[in-house]
Amino acid sequence: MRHSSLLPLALGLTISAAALAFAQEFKAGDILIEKPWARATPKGAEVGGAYMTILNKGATPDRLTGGSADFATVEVHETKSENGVMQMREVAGGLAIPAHGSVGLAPAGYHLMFTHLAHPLAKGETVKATLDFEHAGPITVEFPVLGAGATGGGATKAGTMGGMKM
Ligand SMILES: [Cu+2]
Repeated sequence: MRHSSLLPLALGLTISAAALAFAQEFKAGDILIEKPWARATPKGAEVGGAYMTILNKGATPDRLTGGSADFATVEVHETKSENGVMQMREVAGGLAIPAHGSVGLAPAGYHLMFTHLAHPLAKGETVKATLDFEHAGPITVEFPVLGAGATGGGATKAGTMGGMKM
């Protein structure tokens, strides 16, 4: 019991460090992108995942329809468990962002997929991609590349997904 007061302090420090790493925000119209990050890829990998929280501050639903980048093809994917097998596929028709709502892209769920990578994503670098929204238009987002084992600060289900890499 004597040490119980240390826990909130430790949590506070963790959150501050995460907030610092994700200090940048990107926005257009009513759409705000928070905490973007991409995961480092092994040498020779052709695909990599990127994650973020998308907030819609407006009264109109919006839709993430796709994106572009100079180092890869950009797709919007969803990871799903089907018959006990984790599979991912492109989100048909784009990812709906509800009015006054938010959608989290995180490992083992919705994610941005960089395919046909021109080079591996190296930890410590920052990659830039433009996301296309039906109403808000294009938003250019900078994704810091975190280590291959990163989960984006703990707000994900990655820990329960065993060896899932996306
Ligand atoms: Cu994917």
